[in-house]
Amino acid sequence: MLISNVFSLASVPKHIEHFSKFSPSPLSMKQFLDFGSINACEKTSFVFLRQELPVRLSNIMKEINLLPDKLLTTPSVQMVQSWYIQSLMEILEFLDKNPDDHKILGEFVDALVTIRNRHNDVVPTMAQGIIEYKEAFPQDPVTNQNIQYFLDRFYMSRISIRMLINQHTLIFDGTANPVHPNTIGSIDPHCQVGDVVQDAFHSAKMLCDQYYLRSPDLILQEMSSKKKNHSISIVYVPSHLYHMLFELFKNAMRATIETHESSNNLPPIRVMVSLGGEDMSIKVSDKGGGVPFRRIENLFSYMYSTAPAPQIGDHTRPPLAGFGYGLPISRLYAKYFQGDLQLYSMEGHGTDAVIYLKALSTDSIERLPVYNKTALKNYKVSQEADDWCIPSKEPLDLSNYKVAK
Ligand code: W6P
Repeated sequence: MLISNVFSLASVPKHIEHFSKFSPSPLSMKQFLDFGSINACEKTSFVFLRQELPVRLSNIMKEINLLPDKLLTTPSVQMVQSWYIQSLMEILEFLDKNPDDHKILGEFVDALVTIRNRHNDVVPTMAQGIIEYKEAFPQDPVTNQNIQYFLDRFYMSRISIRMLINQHTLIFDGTANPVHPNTIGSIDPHCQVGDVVQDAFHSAKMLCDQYYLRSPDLILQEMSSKKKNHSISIVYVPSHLYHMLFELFKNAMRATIETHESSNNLPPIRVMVSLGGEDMSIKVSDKGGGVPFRRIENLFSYMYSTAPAPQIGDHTRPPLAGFGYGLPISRLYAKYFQGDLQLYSMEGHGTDAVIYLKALSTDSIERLPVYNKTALKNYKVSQEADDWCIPSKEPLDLSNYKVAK
């Protein structure tokens, strides 16, 4: 085609304007499963995605554009933004294509794989952007809060877009999954929670043994109010659950070992899996000495956990836990299908980490950020004073209060 393409770089802002006016459409687990069931229709999925992917991309691209210039113009954030623009253009190419043409459907799967690969390193690249910004402007009103707000929404959007891409490419690439024949894309309709706990524990244990030459044991207990003596299963994405548990186990093991350095035996990590009518909860308990309450929030902070990468040959940082964005992103995975991840710590004793997930697939619906006026407000950096007093550790000078006699 020699005539200038309607989906060229120059026309991108116009398309972002158009597609960001739509709200993303959250899918339920049931809807995800329906795309992959007997009446699986690749054409339906194609027609849905060529609209929904531009909507989700454009919504978050509007928020990227709201970042303060000092952050937006860092080379790393510019790079990420260029990936989003490129990927949006590649999907728009399919808007005027015939959904009944099998060649087109094949090209769409290929395009999605290319896009997924392009965005593989978004998380470390954004982290680099934060480092570049922190180095250039160490004292800036763009607070931890603003960055937290943006990155939570940005990474949630990314999780959701990758979920859509994974489902379409896994279901319609024409091959059955030989390892997990009963999964539908990345979803296991009978995800055995205890099995995922064991797998994730095993992997964390390997890392732990390698680094510390020892590791705590696991004690796993399952509780189900209804089905007694039945292993607990839910409709879920096993890779998401694994990601969260692996992160929690690394943290629990590190804390356990570092607070029992001089002891010959280590207290085990206890896991309780519990199924109720509404929630399926997993509690991971360690006796690793706990974390002061004041510090808990920092464990989930992108800004505070963004440290420059360790220099080559620098082995001062343990490879187990504590690197980067493990906890905040694990919490996003939990929240993605209406769950949560919370820490309850008692300094001096240990920490309970609880993953809350929905027990019912009808309650497991994507939780998606939407670009609107409310979101816009959150990017305005407030110059106003905080409405809570700053505590002073100085003794109060009572002489000012003495009444003249
Ligand atoms: C700790 C700190 C932490 C974070 C996440 C999970 C478990 C633990 N234990 O001491």
